[in-house]
Amino acid sequence: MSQPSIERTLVLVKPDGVRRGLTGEVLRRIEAKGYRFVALELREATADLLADHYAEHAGKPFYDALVEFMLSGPVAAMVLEGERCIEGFRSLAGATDPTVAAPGTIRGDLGRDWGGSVQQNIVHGSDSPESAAREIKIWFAALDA
Ligand code: RTP
Ligand code: MG
Repeated sequence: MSQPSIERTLVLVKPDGVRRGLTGEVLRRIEAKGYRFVALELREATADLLADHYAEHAGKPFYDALVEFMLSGPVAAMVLEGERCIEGFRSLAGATDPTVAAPGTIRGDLGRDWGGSVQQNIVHGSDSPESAAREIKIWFAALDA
C-alpha cells in the first residue's frame, strides 16, 4: 500500500478577488474539495514580501505591474493541507490566463481579462513542494511548511 502524501500549500486570493467579493467563493470551493485550512488571514502585502514571493519573476516584462497590482489592496493568505493539495489546488485554480481557463475552475468560472492581460486571475497557488515550503515561510513565518 502506498503512503499517503500529506502536503501543505500557500494560496492567496489576490487583490482583484478580494475587491470583487470572491473570497468566500474561493474558500467554499477549497472546503468543498476537502482541504483543511491551517492558516487564514487578510493581509496587506509589502514590497519586500513580494520581492521574495515573486523572486522567480524578477526582471520579466510583467514584474513591476504584477507587484503594483499585488499592492493595490488586501489579499486573503492561507495555508491548506491535504493529500496532494499542491497539485490539487492548481487544478481548482485553472490555467494562468483566466480568459481561456477551463470552465469549472476558479479562474475559468470567475475570471476574465480586465485590461491587465492575464494579471487579474483571482488566486495564487504554490507550484511545487519546494515553492510551497518557501512561500509558507515568507507569508507565515511561524508555521512549518
Ligand atoms: P500564480 O503564481 O499566481 O499561482 O500563477 P501562475 O503560476 O499560473 O502564473 P505565473 O507564471 O507564476 O505568474 C505569476 C502571476 O503573474 C501574472 N502574470 N502576468 N504576461 C503577463 O502579463 C503575466 N504573466 C503572468 C499573473 O497574475 C500570474 O498569476
Ligand atoms: Mg506561479
